[in-house]
Amino acid sequence: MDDIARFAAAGTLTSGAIPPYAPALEPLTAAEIRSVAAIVKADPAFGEAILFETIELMDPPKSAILSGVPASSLPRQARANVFRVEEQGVWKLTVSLDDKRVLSSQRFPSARPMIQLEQFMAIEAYVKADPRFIAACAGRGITDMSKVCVDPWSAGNFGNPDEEGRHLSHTFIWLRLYDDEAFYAHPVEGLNAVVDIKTGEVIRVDDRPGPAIPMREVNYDSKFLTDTLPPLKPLNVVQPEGVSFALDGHHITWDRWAFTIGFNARESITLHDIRFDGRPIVNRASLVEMVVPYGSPENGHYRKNVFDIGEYGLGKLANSLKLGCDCLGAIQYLDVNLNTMSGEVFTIEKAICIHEEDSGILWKHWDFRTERTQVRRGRKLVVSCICTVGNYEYAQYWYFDQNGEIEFEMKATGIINTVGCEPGQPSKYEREVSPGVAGQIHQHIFCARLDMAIDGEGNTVLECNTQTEVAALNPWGNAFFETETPLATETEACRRANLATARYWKVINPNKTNLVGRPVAYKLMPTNCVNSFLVPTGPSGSRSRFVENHLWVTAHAPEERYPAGEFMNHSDGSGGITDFVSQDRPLENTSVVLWHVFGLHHSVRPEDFPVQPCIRTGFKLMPTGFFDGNPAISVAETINTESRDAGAASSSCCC
Ligand SMILES: [Cu+2]
Repeated sequence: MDDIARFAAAGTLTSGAIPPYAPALEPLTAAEIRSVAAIVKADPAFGEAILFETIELMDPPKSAILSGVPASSLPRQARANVFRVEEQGVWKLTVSLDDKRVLSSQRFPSARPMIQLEQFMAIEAYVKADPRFIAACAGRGITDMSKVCVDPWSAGNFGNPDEEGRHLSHTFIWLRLYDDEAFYAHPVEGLNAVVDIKTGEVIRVDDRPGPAIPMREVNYDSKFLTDTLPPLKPLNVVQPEGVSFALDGHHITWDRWAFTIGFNARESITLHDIRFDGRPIVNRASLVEMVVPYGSPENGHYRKNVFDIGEYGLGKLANSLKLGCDCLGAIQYLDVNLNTMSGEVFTIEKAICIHEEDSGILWKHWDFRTERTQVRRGRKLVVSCICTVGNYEYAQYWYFDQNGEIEFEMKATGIINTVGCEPGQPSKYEREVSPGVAGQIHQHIFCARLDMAIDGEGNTVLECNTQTEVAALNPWGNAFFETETPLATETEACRRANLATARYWKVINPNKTNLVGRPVAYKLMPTNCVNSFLVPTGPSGSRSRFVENHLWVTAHAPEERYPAGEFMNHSDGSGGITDFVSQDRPLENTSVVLWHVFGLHHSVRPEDFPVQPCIRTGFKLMPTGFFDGNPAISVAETINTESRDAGAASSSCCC
């Protein structure tokens, strides 16, 4: 209860007050990453030849953050996952930056690290140099190997005897006809190579009969497009007095919001200690997994069930963003520092974009008797990054609204994974997007990990369902009402969305009530849930068990981070959310983590080719009794004097 009293007091902080412990959440600096690598290499158990999967901040304990322990008294620690070329397995280390030593080491002998950028680039060269592959290309009339494009995909775990004990990539092939030409228009159907990532050995070339390579050119690069429309007139976003947010390192304050922006190679953006007017809402929020199952059993396509976060790492695939193109207006960027495989630092400049957006009307009312109007225009703060995973771009946006809402939006764009088909005869798993070029039905299923802290750690999750009243109490047939059911244990909290009952989930703090005597709360709005079509016992379904529910809730445990498991390449499905919830820990009035599963069901359209317009998914966290009324009532009344009546003969202000 001490914490609750503290948070209640914190609620009176002036807008934008900075919690004093934010520096402990700063991501590792470049110097710290180098220091971790040096500490590990200097340890005789690892040595100079050790390779690094990830080096990242070890978050301070949740209780320390929420209780306001000063940063200076928190140890500065890092996580490092390391591996060797000559043997299988990953070592999971914690490293003290203060004491300059490895604090703990745990070996996972059958684990494979995420595919590293350096490996990703090398796979194509291994395949193109293989005589069996060159012969297979020649059999299809391809003699210029410089035109061949080899995309490395994670290989899954299909129990093939020649693949056991290895760290593999399964590859798909396209042709690029000339420099910068859109090669996904030319799939080489039926040809795949399987590569041992560590040794560079091509262990197999699968050469199945396929249709002729479609040669129609379908470009999207402006250098080839001659039929572009005249541009629309300029629409400038100008903030003549500068932005309204303030950054202190990675800690941001804006309006009444405050939080710290982290970043790592796997999750990309992580948000920490999210508060509104000083009151904690979420301790840590991030996207922790994404799986993209494809629906075709044909040729090598059955293997496509890629975990873009767990198998590749979304963060290290972040783009360096370009002002005026990716981002419009007054933009604050943050660079990110990540590690290379050898423990050096690589920096992605301008990886994180921070800006404000107009968000339309925040609230309005016209009193029809007095004809007096009150209207407030809304603004939101946006933190975003864009990551390219092979053919696809994933653009993620965290929105913070003046009404207390937090929204996550994922825009998927880029290029569909194309396959070859006989023109006019795509299989039932495909839709033809251009003659001889098809896209297969697939899904993008995401999992967000939301480590909640509604006014502190003592939280309970309720499921809310609406139902029609029973006949005896419903004489006019109109009655319906909402029920609230506590999800008392982890097995009770394995839940699916239900449109028929307008289901959502609410996180309450039972120790603190609002003006009307109800526990303060935020609700998770499951606005974009998808149903998985994977057979749960199949080779892909058994590795993707998190997709079976739309909500999982676990008791807070900092080492339970990834819903499909910590080590995803060649995984067997263990170590993920189903294992976490099998502990069946009690969930009431305790520290809870929501795992929300949502996604995109993608039945491919011709309009998705040659490049796909953004398609969107996401979710919302909305205050529901967290405040004693509309928190946006105190937003100042303003009039934008730069707005103009475009239909008027002369320019004039709108109001
Ligand atoms: Cu898609």
